[in-house]
Amino acid sequence: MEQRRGGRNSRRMVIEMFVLGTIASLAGIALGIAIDWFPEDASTQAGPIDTLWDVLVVCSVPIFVGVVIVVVYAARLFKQLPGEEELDGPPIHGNTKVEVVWTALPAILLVALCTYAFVVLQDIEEAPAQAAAPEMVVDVYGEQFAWTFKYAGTDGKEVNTTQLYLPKDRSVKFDVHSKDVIHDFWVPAFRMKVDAVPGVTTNYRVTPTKIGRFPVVCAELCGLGHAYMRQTVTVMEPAAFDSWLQEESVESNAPAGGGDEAAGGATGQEGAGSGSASADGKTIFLEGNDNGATSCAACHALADAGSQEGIGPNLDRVLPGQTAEQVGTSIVDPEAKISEGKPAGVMPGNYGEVLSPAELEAVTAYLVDSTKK
Ligand code: HEC
Ligand SMILES: [Cu+2]
Repeated sequence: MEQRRGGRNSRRMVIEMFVLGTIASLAGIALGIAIDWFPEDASTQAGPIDTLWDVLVVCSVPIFVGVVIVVVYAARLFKQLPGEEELDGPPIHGNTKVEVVWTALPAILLVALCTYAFVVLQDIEEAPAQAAAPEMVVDVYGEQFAWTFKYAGTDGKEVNTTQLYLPKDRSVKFDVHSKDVIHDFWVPAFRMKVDAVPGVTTNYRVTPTKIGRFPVVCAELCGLGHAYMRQTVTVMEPAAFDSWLQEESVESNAPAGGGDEAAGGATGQEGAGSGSASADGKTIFLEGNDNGATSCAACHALADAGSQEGIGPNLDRVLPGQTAEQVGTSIVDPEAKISEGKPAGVMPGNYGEVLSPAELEAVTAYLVDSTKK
């Protein structure tokens, strides 16, 4: 029995642990690097972050393997044998050398990794020194359960939209706000994210590097509809972006009731008879109001407003045939009748309070008018 516990065998065992540990670590590292952990990378910030991740994996795997191997071997070697139930183990006096090593090594490793991570963060948060185009600022607003975006349009005009468009290869700084609870603005393909905190403006910057559409999500549990707080960002050629911004600047500042050419949408005949009430309804649909009403376009597709398919029903499909009264009820009390196949508890229930009766009537009339067959 004594022989099992050390002596001649212990040296061999330590070598065995080393060999096993090395093989397992190498395998673990290979696996950790081979696995595609992240979605496509689409910003200049993504590269350094992915490298940081790989370095962390390479450093952590051997530590994990080492701990597991020591635990497994110790359990096998020092397990209690039949007849030993009453015995105390041999007394242990510390080992200063070992203790110094196991305190110093992790401390050095931690400080080194923290320094590296800090430098990477510092680096990617810095404004690009000499950029091809001046940095752009986009205000991001989180609210239950949608994101809206505000741009400085052309000619000092303001553009509010539920669609995030960005030009490729130009640095953009997001100023992130919340209108209600804490959200978290995250574009996984850009790798950056930051909390949207009521009363505080947080920010980060990215430089998109790939043309395409990427998901925008909320990364902070913010209520029942949190999982549906998903939109997309479209990265486009700078020229395409500029003309989009130009169009939006014209459109969002057009006089009530007209000037829809820029939207390129299926507007037209309907608007003529319904006058300014319908125009107000459209603005509310697109932008909500300053009283805390969330933009309907963030969740509902409607051809007339040019909004895209979201978490809510496509209104061109479900509204035809409904009376103004039915539509009005759906807006004020979304839970009264849940649209088929759509989640309950996601559409804000406060439109009865945050929209004035006139606004409510306007948006209802606008919906009925613009979806009339
Ligand atoms: C955060 C997402 C969201 C926002 C913002 C939102 N809705 Fe909805 N809406 C939904 C969802 C989800 C449903 C389906 C579930 C339900 O009926 O409650 C829905 C249902 C509806 C319906 C009923 C459709 C049917 O099947 O008859 C109408 C009408 C409607 N919304 C209009 C609006 C209007 C008008 C606004 C803006 C004033 C608005 N919604 C804002 C998500 C949203
Ligand atoms: Cu949220």
